Amino acid sequence: MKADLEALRTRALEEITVLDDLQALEQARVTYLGRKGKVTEILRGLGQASPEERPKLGQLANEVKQAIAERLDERKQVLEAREDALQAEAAALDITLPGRRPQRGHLHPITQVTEEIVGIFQALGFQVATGPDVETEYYNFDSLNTPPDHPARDSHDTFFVQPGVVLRTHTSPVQMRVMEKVQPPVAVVVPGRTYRVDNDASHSPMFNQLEGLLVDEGITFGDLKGTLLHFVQEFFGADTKVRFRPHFFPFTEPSAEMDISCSVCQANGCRVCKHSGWVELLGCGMVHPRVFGYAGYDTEKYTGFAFGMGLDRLAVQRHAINGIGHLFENDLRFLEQF
Ligand code: 2U9
Repeated sequence: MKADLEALRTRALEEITVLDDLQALEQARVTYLGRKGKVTEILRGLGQASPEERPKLGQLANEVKQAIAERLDERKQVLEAREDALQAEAAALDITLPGRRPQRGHLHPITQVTEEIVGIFQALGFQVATGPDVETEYYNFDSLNTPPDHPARDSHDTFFVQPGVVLRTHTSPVQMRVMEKVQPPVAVVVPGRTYRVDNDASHSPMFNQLEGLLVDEGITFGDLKGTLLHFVQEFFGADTKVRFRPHFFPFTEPSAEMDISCSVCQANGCRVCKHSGWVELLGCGMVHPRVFGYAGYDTEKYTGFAFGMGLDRLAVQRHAINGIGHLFENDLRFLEQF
């Protein structure tokens, strides 16, 4: 029996030393030290040994058990360390891999155009003003000398939110609100969203405008022409020419539309300018005295000019985009081109 125990110890220690995974190690623990294990199996024969031998055999059995348990623990530590190392290696970063290039966004083409134009006017001393998209009929129409029966006030042209309240059809109400608050001199530009019941390839129900207003003593149509000429030469190039055609707006008198020489064909004639060499860019005029009346300005003392332009059409022209709708679809394949 002593020989059996010693043989078992030798075999177990050898076997455990070469075990290669933690599961097999646990299996070995059960096989040798478990309740139905090999050491227990040998000890079952203890009853046949002589009374003097029994304690010695018992002690030997304990030593064998302890030796096996120690070897199992040693081996477990080795295998666990190896497993940890493998896991650490698998999780490690390969710092030699080339980096992924992050996709860079950019401002929307409308925002780019807006910022550029605003910048040109800021350099001249104009300030930026903004106001609400939802306006009262008073600020959007009445205070701008647009009579109650004016066709623009029809529900076929203007979005009514509720009686007396509309989605602004131009940013002009913002200038009206500015004038109510401050006395001249006033020089503001107002970029913003505007709305009209209109929806086809060249019209969107929501569009972007930029308007300007300058009021002071002695402001003339000459100031208007000089300012707008400076603007288009900064924006479209130094050799850009302008021409003014008489027009009508309720809020300006006299009023005009301003054309610029076609920047696409250098005024030689192309599809964009319909072979005329000129493209319409904006509306403008001298602020109507009645509008000053609503603002509480002294019409004997002050005069002023105002202008307004559609930024979407401008962006479309600048980038030769086919259709205004693309600007609002937010299709990245389109937007990424700018
Ligand atoms: C106040 C007084 C006068 C703003 C003006 C225009 C002419 C104009 C259109 C251009 C194309 C709007 O986007 S568009 O449809 N605008 O032609 N706007 S003068 O006149 C004002 C504004 C505010 C207090």
